[in-house]
Amino acid sequence: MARVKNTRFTKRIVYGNIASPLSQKKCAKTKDSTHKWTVFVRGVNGEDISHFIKKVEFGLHETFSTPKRVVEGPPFEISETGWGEFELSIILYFVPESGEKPITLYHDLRLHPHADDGLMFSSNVSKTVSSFQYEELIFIDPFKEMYQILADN
Ligand code: SLL
Repeated sequence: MARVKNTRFTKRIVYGNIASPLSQKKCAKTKDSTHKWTVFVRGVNGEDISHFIKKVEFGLHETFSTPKRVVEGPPFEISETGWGEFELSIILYFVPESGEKPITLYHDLRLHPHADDGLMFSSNVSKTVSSFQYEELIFIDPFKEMYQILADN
């Protein structure tokens, strides 16, 4: 398959988590869990990324009953309850047209406010914490089919 030479597409994504404490009542129901959290991969402005990302595999801590969670379409996210922070792996699988190998990202799941959170920590208004980072995916000289996909979106 032919590549489109001298072309380059940059797609910006954001990945991370939000978390908030469970109420006492909910804690009792969910046994050891103290927090609910959602880990996600999305476009920086919430735009659809499924034209170039086919599926996302989230690797949770082995204390979860099924640590490997595969999300086959948008929204690429997993919501869970838990009691501890740990490092997640996030494997991005690209659409087959891209010919790209999957890439693995890592994210430290965050449940608690940290001292350097500043206002969020001291105001105590919202107990929701968030932690996320940006990533630029760069497609250089993509295959023709992939070029079309990237150019159209
Ligand atoms: C810690 N190193 O000790 C970490 C491990 C693991 C968190 C945290 C499991 C919840 C469930 C869960 O939250 N594990 O099984 O439903 O802090």
